[in-house]
Amino acid sequence: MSDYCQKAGCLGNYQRKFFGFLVIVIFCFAATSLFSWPTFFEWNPVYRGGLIVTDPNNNASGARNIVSDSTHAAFFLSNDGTYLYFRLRLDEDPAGSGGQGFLKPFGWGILIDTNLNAGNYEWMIMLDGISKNENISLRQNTIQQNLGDPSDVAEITSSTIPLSGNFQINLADTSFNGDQDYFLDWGFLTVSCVQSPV
Ligand SMILES: [Ca+2]
Ligand SMILES: [Ca+2]
Ligand SMILES: [Ca+2]
Ligand SMILES: [Ca+2]
Repeated sequence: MSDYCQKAGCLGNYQRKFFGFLVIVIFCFAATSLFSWPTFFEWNPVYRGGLIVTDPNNNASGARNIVSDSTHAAFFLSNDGTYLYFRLRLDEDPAGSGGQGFLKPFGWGILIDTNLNAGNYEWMIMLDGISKNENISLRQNTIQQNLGDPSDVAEITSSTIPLSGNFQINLADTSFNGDQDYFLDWGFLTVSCVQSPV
């Protein structure tokens, strides 16, 4: 697959993205919103196959649309030593009138491959602007279909935190499709190492 970023709509309104990296961290969820958000230069573009991860600029409309080009990544990560932060580049402002009015009534997220089979996904991190209580969740896909199958929802919600206090929106440094782009950021996880006790 030359472009890992998948067309929106695979899960209804959910914009999906898929990145093939093996998750080797321990997931411990942030209990507070005391984030120290990364500065612009502390965001690290995510690479795959030596190229920054991109997403087509015309496969969705408005704030659902993740945008990028060969020098402006679609997806970034940052780690301040306490939390892991995520950033998506969106075509328009995602702020809006979703469940609590924080985000527009869409979903954005990333798909995670943990079994070295890029044809399906095992985990999803999702920002949910649709639900009454907007939230960020880690979900497990236990009944797998081919990647991109609209029926392949993630069956199990492993953990959820409120969206409120755990996200931010900033102007991006690009203007794809003729108007200002936006960064949608969220902090979700802490990262630890673990070793066998014996
Ligand atoms: Ca897109
Ligand atoms: Ca734009
Ligand atoms: Ca997989
Ligand atoms: Ca499924």
